Amino acid sequence: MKKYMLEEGFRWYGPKDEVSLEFIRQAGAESVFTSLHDIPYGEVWSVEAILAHKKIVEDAGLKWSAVESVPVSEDIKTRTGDYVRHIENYKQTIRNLAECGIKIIIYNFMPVLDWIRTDLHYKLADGSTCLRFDPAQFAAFEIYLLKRQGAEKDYTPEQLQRAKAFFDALDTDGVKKFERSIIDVFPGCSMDFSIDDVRNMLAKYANIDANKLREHLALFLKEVAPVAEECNSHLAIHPDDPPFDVLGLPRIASRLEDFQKIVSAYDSPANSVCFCTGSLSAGAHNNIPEMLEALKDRVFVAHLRSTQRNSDGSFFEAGHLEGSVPMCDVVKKLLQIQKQRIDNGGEKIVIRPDHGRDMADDLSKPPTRNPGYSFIGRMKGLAELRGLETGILSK
Ligand code: DNO
Repeated sequence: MKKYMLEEGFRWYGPKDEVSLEFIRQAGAESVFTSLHDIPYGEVWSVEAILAHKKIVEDAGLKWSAVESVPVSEDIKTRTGDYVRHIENYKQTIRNLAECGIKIIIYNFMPVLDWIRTDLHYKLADGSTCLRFDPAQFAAFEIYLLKRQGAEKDYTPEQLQRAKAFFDALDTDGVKKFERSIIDVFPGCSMDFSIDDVRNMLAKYANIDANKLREHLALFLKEVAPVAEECNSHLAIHPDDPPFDVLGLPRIASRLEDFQKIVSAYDSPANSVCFCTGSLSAGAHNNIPEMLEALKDRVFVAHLRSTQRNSDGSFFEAGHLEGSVPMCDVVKKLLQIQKQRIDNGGEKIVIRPDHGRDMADDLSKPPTRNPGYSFIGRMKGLAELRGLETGILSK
């Protein structure tokens, strides 16, 4: 059966991660999704730095299966400043990773901020906590902190009312924490952005609409995907999280049509998709099993988690087998796609349980630097997914 099981990975934020490689191995993962978080966006990852990181992973009895992520700089997304040099550097990083045997590279093309939530410790009835996004709270951020012109237009009167009530109830410390939880949650590092930094970054998008941003992504792919192809690597775009426009910015990896455009920008398995069910599920427009079927030839890596959408537009991160994602259908489909590949001499699909609740002993520790990446919550997710797979395969 092992032959047809998906490859189980776990995210590891490097030596500073509170969750050790030893624990990750004990959770039963075979490999890690990890990155060199200390290298500034846009710079080359040297072979030496990659090998040093790889050795730490391998010494712990694990494999480095996917890079999450090699970040795409804002200069590349906006095609300003140093973008030509950054693209050349990106190509070199792809080559250097391939030389070290690392062939899956996740990236995203979300403008300005990476993923966005408004509450990093949303308490559920059983006392565990999870990540949550509430458009009314996000409106409070936009209107009262960022003071983005015209932001009100993006919200309903009910949301605006809730935004005011939410913001009025915060004390000074609460305001600071709220601000940080929105603009300072970059994966594995703190950018220490101020509200003014965010405003300046937003200003760079004044003349970039969805079509323009798509064009920038296509131009980037036309340069880097051929290099990945030569190296037999897969670049895998991560969906926008959440999969709808925020901050008045275009988001172009949010629905099936977006991904169809992206994969056709360069027709090769080197230009692929990181199938993140949780991100996609926050948009009611996405039928996840249908999307997987449509994109199956371009999926080599997946993040498995779910969200629960509510009628007020908010969502929270549900258990891995609960919420809006029909996880059983998704895992069945992944196993089918993978079986065909393995029988034709191809590779396994690498998955990881994405996010997890803070629960049990997670709650007695100081909050992790990487919200959503507790140990016990993710281990539970992985165990549930492994059980689901085992059940499907043994039927
Ligand atoms: C959040 C993650 C994202 C993801 C990047 C991929 O938990 O899903 O940070 O790793 O957006 O580039």
